[in-house]
Amino acid sequence: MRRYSQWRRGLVVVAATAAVSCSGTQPELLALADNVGSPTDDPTITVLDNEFGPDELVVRAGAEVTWDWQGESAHDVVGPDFESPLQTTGTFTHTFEETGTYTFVCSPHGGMTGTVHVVP
Ligand SMILES: [Cu+2]
Repeated sequence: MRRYSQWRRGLVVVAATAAVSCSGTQPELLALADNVGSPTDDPTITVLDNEFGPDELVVRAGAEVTWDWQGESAHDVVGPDFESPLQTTGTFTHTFEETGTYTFVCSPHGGMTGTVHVVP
């Protein structure tokens, strides 16, 4: 009985590891990268088919970033601690309070990714 439960526990760990390693690009909060450049005065990212423009942005901590949908297809914006609806028009905003490098993805389009660097 004891041996069986240990085997089961091992199986759960293997399944969880496989789920993480197979899921592709994941939104992440990373330590702030070096030499990211100057923060922008206009933190707006256009959501296009199928890319973000720009796909990299530098803002100061406390800045509100706006994503503006301009493509034809439905897209979303999913970061480590924010998630927009899947939509074809409109905007979504998120305020970045903490410094760091945040990656975000569009969940239907795995190659559609972007990065926000938040500097002090
Ligand atoms: Cu998309």
